[in-house]
Amino acid sequence: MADQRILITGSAGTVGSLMRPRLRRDGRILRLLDLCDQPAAAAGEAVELIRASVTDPAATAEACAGVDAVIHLGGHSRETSWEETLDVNINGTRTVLEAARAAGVPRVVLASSNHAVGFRRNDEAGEGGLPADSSARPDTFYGVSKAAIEALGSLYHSRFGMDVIAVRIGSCFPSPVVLGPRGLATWLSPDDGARLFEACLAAPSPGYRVIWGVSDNTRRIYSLAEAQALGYESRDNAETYADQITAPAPTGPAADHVGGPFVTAPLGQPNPL
Ligand code: 15L
Repeated sequence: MADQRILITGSAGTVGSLMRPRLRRDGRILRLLDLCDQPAAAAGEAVELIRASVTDPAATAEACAGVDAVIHLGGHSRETSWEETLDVNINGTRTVLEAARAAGVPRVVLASSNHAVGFRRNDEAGEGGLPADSSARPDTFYGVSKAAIEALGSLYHSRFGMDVIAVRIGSCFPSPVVLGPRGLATWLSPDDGARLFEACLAAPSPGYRVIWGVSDNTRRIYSLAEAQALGYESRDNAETYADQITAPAPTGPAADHVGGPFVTAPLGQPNPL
């Protein structure tokens, strides 16, 4: 049987770098596209490295050739200017979806974010957590771009029958400690992230879905049901790290809303969040 080939865009970013070693499998080639430097292939690692922008139609067309699925992580991962957000996140996602469609790639997994619904209040979460398909309430231009890419994914599914899964990622970092108290609710452990992407790749005919990307944290406010329906099973819980988190709990709007500190961050201005 031919090797499975998965294209990961933004493979040198925070989530991409965490997924690269974890999505390695026998019989699978990872094609890794990023504008930045990427580590060369390790011994025995089946990777193909491409340096390109997700906004480049020719490069993304070439990158999608012969690919079984795309995991699209490329783009700005936080607030920046509207022009940059529009070009890299929104236009870049359309460019990748269009390249995937033209190449006949049947499945695309999109990295959306909690910031697509950042202005939803934490107390909207019912017993099972905030539903994954809660309508958009972005908290930043970045959040608007994530709502827009979900809409693009829906369009490409409806028009062309592609399977598209938009994952509203909480906070995917090696540990929740750097995130402060909010991370105890929003953390997606890297190992759970890989389990989630594997479920997205393997689920039979998912169509168009929006799911949360979060670990089964004790303080979780996002629903896991939609991701579980695709076969995801979380094995991690941020609570394990609670003793190591000493930063004070936020107050004001950041404390009450899904987007945390993003809800008061200046619009269109790069910041360290
Ligand atoms: C995101 O969408 C960002 O990409 C990431 O850097 C974190 O800020 C995360 O959200 C979060 O909300 O913690």
